[in-house]
Amino acid sequence: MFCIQCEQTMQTPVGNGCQYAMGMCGKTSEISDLQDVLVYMLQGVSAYAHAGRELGVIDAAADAYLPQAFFSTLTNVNFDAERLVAYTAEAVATKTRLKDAYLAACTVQGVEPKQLAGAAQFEITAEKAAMISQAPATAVNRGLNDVGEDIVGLRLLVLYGLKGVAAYMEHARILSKQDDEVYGEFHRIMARLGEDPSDLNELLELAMACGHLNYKVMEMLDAGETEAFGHPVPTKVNMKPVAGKAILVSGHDLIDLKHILEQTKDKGINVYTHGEMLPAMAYPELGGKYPHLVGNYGSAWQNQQKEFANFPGAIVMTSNCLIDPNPGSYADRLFTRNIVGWPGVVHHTGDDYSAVIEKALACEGFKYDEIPHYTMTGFARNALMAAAPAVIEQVKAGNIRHFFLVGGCDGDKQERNYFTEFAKSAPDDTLLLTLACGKFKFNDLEFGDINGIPRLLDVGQCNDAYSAIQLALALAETFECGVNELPLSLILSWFEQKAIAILLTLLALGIKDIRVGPTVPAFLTENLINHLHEATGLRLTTTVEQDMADILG
Ligand code: FSO
Ligand code: SF4
Repeated sequence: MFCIQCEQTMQTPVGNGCQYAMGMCGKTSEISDLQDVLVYMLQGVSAYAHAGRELGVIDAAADAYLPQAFFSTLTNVNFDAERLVAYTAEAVATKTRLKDAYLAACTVQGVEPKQLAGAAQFEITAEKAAMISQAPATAVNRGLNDVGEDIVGLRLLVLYGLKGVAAYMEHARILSKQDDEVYGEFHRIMARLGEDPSDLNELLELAMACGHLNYKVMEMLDAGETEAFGHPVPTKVNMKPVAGKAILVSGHDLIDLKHILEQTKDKGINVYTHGEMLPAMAYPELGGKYPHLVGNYGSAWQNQQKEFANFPGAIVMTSNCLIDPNPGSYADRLFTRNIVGWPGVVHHTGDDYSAVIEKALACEGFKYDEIPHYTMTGFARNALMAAAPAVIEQVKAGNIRHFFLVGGCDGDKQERNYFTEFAKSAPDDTLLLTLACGKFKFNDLEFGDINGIPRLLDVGQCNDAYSAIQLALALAETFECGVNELPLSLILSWFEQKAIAILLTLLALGIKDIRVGPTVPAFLTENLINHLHEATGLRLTTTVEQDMADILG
């Protein structure tokens, strides 16, 4: 195995990357190899989807399937070999169908078929043993000796960014948001990656194309969520349990929570959000409608083994981030959903949650109410826009000096205390915007307000970066300046590939001087970091004192 896609990748004596029997995330070498083969197959499928599109051949089933299967290879999503083999079998069948359709269109239109190279030529039997034996040829660092680590690193920047985009495409598709142009661009980038491009400038362009694509996808997802569940409104959320039977819903897919709420409303079961599901409390059609969505339990994904073990009810994992449930002995009351998988854990399909409800009723539930402790969420696009005039007034009056966006993924490393300390040391005349699971580093703290405007504004999930971008654009318009001239600094924590997609979006939009931590992605070489720093001002976080002084000084 060789995997280097997330922030907790191993540092080994022979270079960075998880490369022995098991990655830091619990991904075995078998799963890693199956994922490499699946990804390469998908690049070949996209090659035919892209070629076919140029002749007007569109296969809606292939469009829907590809990002979904790609999503299964993100960090902490799917650890189930059987499902990965099944996705590959579907990839094989889809490629045959697309290739036949492409060749037929060439014949009808009198066009000479293209000689597609690289992944398009890759053939495989979708059986576990055959896939594992062919995995070395599909390894993500293939060609390293020929093209060097800068080119491989850039290819991985695009590949991992595109994985993040695929995840958001799938979150949007579940809400019936699909777009033909988005699919076309997705296949174009995916197909080109399958040809192992080795020109630095082309790869940088692909990275920016990926960022622009992600911006569109986040816009689609924003529309899907707000059309289905209304616009979030600032909401106070209890972070402590109350007595009664319980279901915990984690991950990003709000629609799953909606089904669970609807089906539990007369069952005497309390429902809780976990991790990235917390912002659901602020949607009128979720937290605003169902009083038995009583609050949030627990914190960010990396604490789930302890938190899930202590949760006396059923647990539904709708998307990333999943970690091994076995040490905590809660695998028998955990249900995976959508693209998530762990061998031996019940994978829940369909919209009937009776099995989850039965499990919750069979569990003990919470015995007593704990003393409530609150946080606020719901400062998404509309709420931010509604607050913008008051915010602008306070800026003009000199009461708000600076805005910080401190958010992104959370994770295990001790160095991530940087984000807690950074938020705590932000001066009283500054506003803190946050989003994604990184918010749990400080969202239980009290930050006060500036003349009625809360100093900590939780924008929502990671994809709600779209809302934060809209606020920045609105402020720039009001102050008649560019976004980079605003008194706004972005301090992002990264862990997995959705964060890479968002980072590429921000860079593609021309946002400069972003700070990223706690470490630089290991697939980016020193040369690449220097290049990105010179072009965009992107830099690594240093110490809180130093960064705060540099920003405010
Ligand atoms: Fe966190 Fe995991 Fe939302 Fe990520 S739960 S780390 S960036 O999947 O997607 O923020
Ligand atoms: Fe290692 Fe991250 Fe890959 Fe898991 S996803 S194998 S921790 S680099």
